[in-house]
Formats: sequence, structure tokens, C-alpha cells
Amino acid sequence: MKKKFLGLAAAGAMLLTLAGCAGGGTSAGESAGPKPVDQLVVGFSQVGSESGWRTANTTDIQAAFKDAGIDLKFSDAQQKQENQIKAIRSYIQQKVDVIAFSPVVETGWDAVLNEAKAANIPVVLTDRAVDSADDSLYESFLGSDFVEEGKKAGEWVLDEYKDSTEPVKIIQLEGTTGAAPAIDRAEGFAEAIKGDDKFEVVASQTGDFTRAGGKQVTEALLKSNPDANLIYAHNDDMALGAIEAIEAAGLKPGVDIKIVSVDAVKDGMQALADGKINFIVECSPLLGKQLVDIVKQINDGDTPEKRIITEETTFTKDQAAEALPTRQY
Ligand code: GYE
Repeated sequence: MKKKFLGLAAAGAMLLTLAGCAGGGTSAGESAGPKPVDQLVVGFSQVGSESGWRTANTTDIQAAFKDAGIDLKFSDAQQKQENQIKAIRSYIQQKVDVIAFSPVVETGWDAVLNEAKAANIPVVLTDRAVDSADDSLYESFLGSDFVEEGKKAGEWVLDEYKDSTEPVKIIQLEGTTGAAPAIDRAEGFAEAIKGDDKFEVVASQTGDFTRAGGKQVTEALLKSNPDANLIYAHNDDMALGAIEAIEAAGLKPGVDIKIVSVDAVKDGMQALADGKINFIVECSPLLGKQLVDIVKQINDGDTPEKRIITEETTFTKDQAAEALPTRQY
């Protein structure tokens, strides 16, 4: 991590610099020292409302800021980067204390993040990463390890077909093109299955993380690949759309075509318990409390961890049935 001069006169800033892991030339507002928490204003730019995961994430973040008594300005970018950039610029203009956002795609953020830095407004990434060479452009990145999630999905596939000598033809339903979870989940999965050539990804297309997208892409890909054995969906919503397409084709999801997906939202877990999905890798959307903590640390002049990785598990059919009654999202 790079050492950077912090434009903050407070003793906290000295500590950050001495600790050698300061995020970059940002401070909690323009005045020295912490603000009372109930005077903090945070601007949050959300990706959209494309999935059950996203809805749960929005609800959790809004509730956590409400509980903390921090004013949260919230905007929904409808999966468009230009809308997120506009929202961030408007938060800069409003001189919020902290900007948090979940970048819809990985690239193309340097200009607007440099504007935030020039305005001395700290930025926190939640859920998704940016692909930038300059990690002083944000204070902290809170979210899952998507490569690891893809690996877990791939490892389940390896195990599921360990006794099979036949080829295993896989259709991949990708998340939003250019989004960190789409790139990384594809990478982790490919890594896990690459050692055995009986596994073949015969088709891979984006369903944009939506149920409608998953359905449409599966309909088309089943026609061109009628002998597919398995669908790997980058999220539950696309898997749920795939289930509809498989059933419409007169086939049994989970049996004729197996499905593995990522998220473990309630609807996905129900389909898993019902035997229509075969395995789910968890990705937790409950990031609100941790985001509030990061905002408070920044306000106090402390340095939050640069990377905070969400802890998550995996679910089989029986584990899903057991977890469902108390599932929060
Ligand atoms: O898996 C998907 C959502 O970025 C982790 O975005 C998030 C992903 C999640 O649309 O359902």
C-alpha cells in the first residue's frame, strides 16, 4: 500500500501516515476533527435493482444508516455507469462527508474518483471493485471475494461429476458485462475446472444478473446446445430465469440439467430446497453495518482496512431447507 500525505491536521492523520497504510489525500470533511455522527452526510450510488441480492443490499444499507442516525443520500443508477458518475459528481457538489458506491463495471472511474479526491471527499467501495492502478482513489473496499465464489462453484462441479467419464457440457450465464462479479466468477470457475478436459463450457453469455435475462439467454442457448448437462449462473436470479426456460422446454431443472449459482437469496434457496437448483455459493448482501463502521472510522480520522472480505458459505439442498426459515434475505 502506498504512503500518502494526508491533508488533515489532526493527530489521527499522523497516526495513519505512521502506520504506513493511509488510503490517500482525503479527510473527513474540511474541518479538522470528527463531526458529531448525526451531522454526517453520506452519498451512496447503488448499481440498480437488478436482482434479489441488490434489493436486500439496498434495504440493509438504508436500515444501517437509519439506525446509526447518519443521513444517507441514495441514488439508483439503473445499471448505467453514466448515472453513477452523475450521482457521484452531485455528491461532490453537495460536499457530502463520504461517498460510497458499488461500481456497476470495473473500469472508467479514475476521472470522477480524482474529482472526489481533489474535493477531499473520501470514497468507499462496497460490493464491487474498480480496476484502477491508483488505490489511493478509495479508502476501503468492502465486499466478497468473487474469484473464490467462482472456485467454490467449480469445485462443486468437479465433485458432482467425479465418477463420470462422459463429457460435461456447461452453459455459463454471465453477470453484467464488465462487472467485477461477472469477470471474477467466470475466472474462479474456469480455474477450478481447467484440470479436467471432460468439462467444456459450450456457451457463455450475459443475462445481466436479471431473471428475465437468465430466461431469455437460456431459451436461446438450449436450442443451440440441446445436449447441455449443466448451467453455471453467476447469480440466483439468472438461475431462476433458467429454471423457467428449462421447464418451458419440457425438461426438469436440477435433474435433466443441473444448476449451480451464486448468492443464496431466499428465492434461490427455495429452488435449491425444491431440487431445481443443485448447489448455491453464498454471497452476502448484508454490508450496511460494516459500511457504517467504515464511515465512522474515517470521520474519527482512523484508517479503515483497505480490503474487507465478506465471510460466506455454500449450500446443498438439505442445508438450504434447514437455513430457509431463518434466512434474512
Ligand atoms: O451477485 C448479483 C447482483 O455485485 C455481488 O450483483 C453483486 C451481484 C450479485 O446483481 O445478484
